[in-house]
Amino acid sequence: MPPLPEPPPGADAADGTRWGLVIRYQSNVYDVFITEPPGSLQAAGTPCTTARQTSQDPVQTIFKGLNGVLVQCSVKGLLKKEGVDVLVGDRVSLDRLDHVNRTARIVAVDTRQSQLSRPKVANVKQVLVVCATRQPDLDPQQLDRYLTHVTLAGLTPLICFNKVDLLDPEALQTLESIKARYEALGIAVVLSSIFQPHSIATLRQQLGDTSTVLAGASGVGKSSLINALMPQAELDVKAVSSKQQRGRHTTRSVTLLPLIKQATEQANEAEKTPLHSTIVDSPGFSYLKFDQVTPQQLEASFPEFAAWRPACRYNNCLHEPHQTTAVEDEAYCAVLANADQLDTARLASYHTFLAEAHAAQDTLAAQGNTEEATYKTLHGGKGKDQDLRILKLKTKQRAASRRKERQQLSTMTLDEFDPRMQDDLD
Ligand SMILES: Nc1nc2c(ncn2[C@@H]2O[C@H](COP(=O)(O)OP(=O)(O)O)[C@@H](O)[C@H]2O)c(=O)[nH]1
Ligand SMILES: [Mg+2]
Ligand SMILES: [Zn+2]
Repeated sequence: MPPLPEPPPGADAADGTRWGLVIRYQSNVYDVFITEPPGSLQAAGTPCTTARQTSQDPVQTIFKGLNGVLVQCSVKGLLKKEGVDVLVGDRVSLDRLDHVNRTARIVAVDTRQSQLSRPKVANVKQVLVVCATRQPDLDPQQLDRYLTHVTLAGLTPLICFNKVDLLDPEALQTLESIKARYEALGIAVVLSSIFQPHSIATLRQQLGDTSTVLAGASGVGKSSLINALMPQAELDVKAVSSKQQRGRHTTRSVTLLPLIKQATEQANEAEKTPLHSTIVDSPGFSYLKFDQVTPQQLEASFPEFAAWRPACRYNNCLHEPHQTTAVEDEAYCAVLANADQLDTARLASYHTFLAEAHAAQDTLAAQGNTEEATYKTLHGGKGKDQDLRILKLKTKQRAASRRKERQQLSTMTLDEFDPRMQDDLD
């Protein structure tokens, strides 16, 4: 992430707006970081009175160390009307800055360098896909889902297999071979445990000095890993429920933190531009389906096909078994013909995702046909009253459902954004 534009010293910009970085989103409130000349906000006098800001908030303390403050922001109505979704990681323009209560209003969002939909975050370069190896057990297809999702968003995926302290030597060996398979695809892999400091140091090194978001199901240890990387973060963590072996939604916000290095490196760190290296924590989510991508996009997001693709008979080959026998399939598809050289589990994941993408396309096509049929009836000239009645009903239903959608959106917090995520809640 490029450095945050410095505000003019001691004064607002000519147009009355200020630049800031959205660092947290929780319960419809955005916390925005603005840099300030030392003492200027504090000098505004009256201590801050809002509940969150008077309570002990480690995130506020961290940002205070970067010569700035967090202001709580709403979003200008016009932006919402235009459908602009403000995300953590966004650089935004603020007006109505209230120095006493530390509030402001977001009036514009800077062009994004990247955007991820799950978790919702802007301007990160890489995604650390965190999986637990136990509690909950490793789910290779879920891992492939996240990886493909990240690749489709144009971001760099990294893998972290966490909780390796819970593995016996045999399971650890199996994990090493899984690690090698993903490394062969060009993806960096770290084995970690919050109880093994050397693994945390390796993870820190792997993250480099850039912007990373942690993604993965609840309970895999995302918040714990950030706490291990920088204890001052003090993020909430909660034990995995013993009955279901699944995580609970302990993290309810998306939070961006500067990835401050350990004590010995801190002196140098302070000299660098603030926020050149950041890490984002997010709530877990379990539901991720490939219903927004075309089969072709999906095919292109599997790096292992690249070597074989040119040898397939058809340019747009999706490497799916079509014919009655494998021999016939292999005659036209180089991927299927060389399946023994590929990772069987990955190929199975691909075929599962492909089926989802096909199903979504079929649904879309069917919806298109229904609309067409409605209009055909309208212009068909048979039973005018009846045709009119059908149209009115449909319009009314559509309006009602849109209204409901709007109401839901306005009252939803980020965790609840997708009702399908409810299955992860306690
Ligand atoms: N044994 C073990 N437990 C861990 C490790 N990392 C996290 N945990 C535990 O896993 C549970 C869920 O962690 P949390 O950080 O809340 O997961 P998140 O939902 O992904 O943020 C907590 O009880 C943590 O103490 C690890 O490396 N080893
Ligand atoms: Mg968490
Ligand atoms: Zn093929």
